[in-house]
Amino acid sequence: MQEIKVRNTTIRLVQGDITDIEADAIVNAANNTLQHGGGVALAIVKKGGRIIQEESNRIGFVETGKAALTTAGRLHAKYIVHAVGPVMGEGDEDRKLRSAVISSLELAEEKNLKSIAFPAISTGTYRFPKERCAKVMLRAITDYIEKIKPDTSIRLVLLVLFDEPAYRIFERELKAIRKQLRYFATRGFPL
Ligand code: AR6
Repeated sequence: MQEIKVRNTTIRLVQGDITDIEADAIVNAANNTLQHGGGVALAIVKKGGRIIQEESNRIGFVETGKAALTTAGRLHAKYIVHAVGPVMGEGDEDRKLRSAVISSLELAEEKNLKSIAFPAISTGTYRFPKERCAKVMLRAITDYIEKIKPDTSIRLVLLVLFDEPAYRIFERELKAIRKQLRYFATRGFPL
């Protein structure tokens, strides 16, 4: 387990199945129409129950780079945050992935949640490279805590990587961020 602390929030990497994680919110890697047919989405609906798909159907459509909330059925979470990441090749992918992460954090914030767990959004069916995903997601999360919402209620952000290779990729990126944070902590942040 690897983690860093940014202000009052811990960012932690975990290897495993996101449906086993205890967090106030679990983020789903969803599609625009919230039809949870494969990957993380299917695992969430299978374990959480039909209510998640039913509430998703009532929401209908979510733009790429945005997120929407449903309850979590039988899962150990208060909410599922359905985040829609980009499909690799559609263009402007980094910005859309970043925006999906920030929208998810904002929704958790609105509900005053303390913890949220993300999968590696877009890196399965949507074929976004994992290294690039690690960079974009970790940067979005640290920027949110440091700059966008420095008084955030969120105390724990988990990144749940399904397999060891994905975990190692995120670990390398987290180490790079930790180094940068140390550098700026000793020399002051650039204005
Ligand atoms: N826990 C954690 N990570 C998982 C799990 C799990 N249970 N299962 C898969 N992963 P994907 P996408 C990893 O395909 O690329 C769906 O059909 C997986 O190894 O779930 O954003 C939706 O309905 C990969 O690294 O999401 C959409 O149509 C990562 O989670 C579409 O796929 C994301 O893989 C979304 O595609």
